[in-house]
Amino acid sequence: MPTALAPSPSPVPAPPAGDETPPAIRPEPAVRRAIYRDMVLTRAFDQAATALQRQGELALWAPSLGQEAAQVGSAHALGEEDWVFPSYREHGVLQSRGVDLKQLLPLFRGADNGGWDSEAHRVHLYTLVVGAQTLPAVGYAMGLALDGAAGAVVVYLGDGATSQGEVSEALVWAASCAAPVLFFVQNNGWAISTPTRTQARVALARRGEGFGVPGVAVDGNDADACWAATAAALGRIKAGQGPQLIEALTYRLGPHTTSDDPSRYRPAEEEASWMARDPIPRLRAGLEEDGQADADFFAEVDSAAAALAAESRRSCLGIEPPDLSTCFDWVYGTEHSLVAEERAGVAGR
Ligand SMILES: Cc1ncc(C[n+]2csc(CCOP(=O)(O)OP(=O)(O)O)c2C)c(N)n1
Repeated sequence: MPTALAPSPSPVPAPPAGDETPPAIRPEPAVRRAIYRDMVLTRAFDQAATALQRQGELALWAPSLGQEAAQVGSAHALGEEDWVFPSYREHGVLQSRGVDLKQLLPLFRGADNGGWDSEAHRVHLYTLVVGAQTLPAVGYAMGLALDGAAGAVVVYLGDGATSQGEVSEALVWAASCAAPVLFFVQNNGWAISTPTRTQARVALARRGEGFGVPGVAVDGNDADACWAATAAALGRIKAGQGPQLIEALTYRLGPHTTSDDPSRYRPAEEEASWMARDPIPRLRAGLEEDGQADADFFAEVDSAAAALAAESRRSCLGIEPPDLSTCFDWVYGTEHSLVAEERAGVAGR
């Protein structure tokens, strides 16, 4: 009689254990202020988008609430020459790379398939299929290496995505080919209603080890630490040491998406304990303590955030329904007979 797997040790995701990599280096004050600004803007946009979905203006929204330090802190460590392969919740990464966040709204309204210019910001489009961005990211990194390009690839994925077979394939390829790629895992505690510990019996920071991809854990609610860990990993990658992995221990404070009700599966005390570790006031306190930002700075950031929220709302209400034929426009770089046939079929309806 086969025995069932033992239940997971705890349904509650592990908070940072205290053995995360401490920030050996700190971002410069100007970088730290830019990180804070992008975190606040991302949150304002995210809250506006959540409200728009609740009012029926978006089909769905995946909030980034609580994950701003992991996303923005890491993204600010990238150089212009680096490339990002995101999942679907990396609004803070997009903001940090200069993508206009309002361009996310048609995607989540169902009016386009994600319309920003990937080349302009070196940020590829969102990937809604869990883990599916990792193999293309590794392939892209291999291409960069073959071209002798200076950049590296950072691929963002969640704790749940690490359970996908594709992610294991990506780790094998990355290690075997010494691809210049960083796997940035945001362990936000839950893959919808499945806690991390059900899927990962050892720390995700160690997930790459068996593949030959070294990893570190970092406090994902500490923007300085996320910046430092990413800068260090990219330094090693660009020095030819091959792929690396970072596990950022953070928490998804909101629902998985606006279709989800986390109160059905996670304890309110757990949310409250992470709410108390909100990364935005934490960085603000750091800036104030170190005398790196004054009241004028914080007031300017707050007013820019309010303006972005208002613009986002206006922009969303102005989205026109697309012409159906446009969904065939960007499938292939060149004309493809099957796509042409499907386009003609739609036109004839
Ligand atoms: C291949 C695939 N399987 C299942 C789903 C349904 N699904 C959407 S998000 C999700 C959980 C992903 O969790 P995680 O990777 O931890 O990312 P998070 O949403 O927490 O940021 C699942 C199972 C999907 N989109 N794609």
